Amino acid sequence: MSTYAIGDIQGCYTELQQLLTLINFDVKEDVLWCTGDLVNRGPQSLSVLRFFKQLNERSIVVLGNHDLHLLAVANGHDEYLKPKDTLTEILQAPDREELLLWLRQRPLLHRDVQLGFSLVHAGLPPQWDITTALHYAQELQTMLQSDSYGEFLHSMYGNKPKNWSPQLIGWKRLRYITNCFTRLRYCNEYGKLALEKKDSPKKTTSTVDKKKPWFLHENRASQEEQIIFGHWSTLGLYMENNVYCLDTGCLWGGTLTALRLEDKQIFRLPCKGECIPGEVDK
Ligand SMILES: [Mn+2]
Repeated sequence: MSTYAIGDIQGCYTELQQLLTLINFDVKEDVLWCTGDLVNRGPQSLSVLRFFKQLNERSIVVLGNHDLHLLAVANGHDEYLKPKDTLTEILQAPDREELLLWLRQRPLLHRDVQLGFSLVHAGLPPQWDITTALHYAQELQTMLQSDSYGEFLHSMYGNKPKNWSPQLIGWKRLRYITNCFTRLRYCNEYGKLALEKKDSPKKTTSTVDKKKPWFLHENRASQEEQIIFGHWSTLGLYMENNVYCLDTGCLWGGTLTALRLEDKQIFRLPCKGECIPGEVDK
């Protein structure tokens, strides 16, 4: 039995199946983790959703920003639909309610103590250790599974508050938590978010304003934990500082990447691409 973690798929079902063939994935024995963003922008989001749902306990999926966006749009918030979204097929599917319910029940952060890995879509701000982060992820998951989840989905959009305080309450509190787990790339050492900044760390020159990739802060409280994440295709495959970025831009013709957790072997499938680079998160 092996456990594979795979990066952002965003509806690239053909490439997903090709990668599973490449790693000889055994649906009866192996377990498949995914960094989230199963859907949107790619051509076959419905098939990707159905595939992960039917894996049952053999799949571990954390929610990404595109997954939450799907839930919001499906909940009637059409005003958030963007021209490049490819969610119609799911919204019109006969099994949409069971798929959306399954998606809504996914965690924001998953930790496997035995394997020694945690899984999140975007990141953790430097001031949260893994135990604290799990606590906040649970808060959000509880909201998503409550009767108020529609209200939450309507209130989650936006970049503020930028700063965290444990005393934050209401939608502001949940919005900061959501933005960390599903959208974080850059922040300062105190967890002040810079969500407007999306470029590759290789291109950035702004160490002057103290904004760094979340995983590079020296005081980061989660640095003892091995953390797998995605959401950052311009960062690409990255395996330093005890973090593993697996978003390698399948959607725009990069690769789809799997990491076998037991021996940290990497498998990469070249992808034909559906978008041009840089268009993914607009
Ligand atoms: Mn994302």
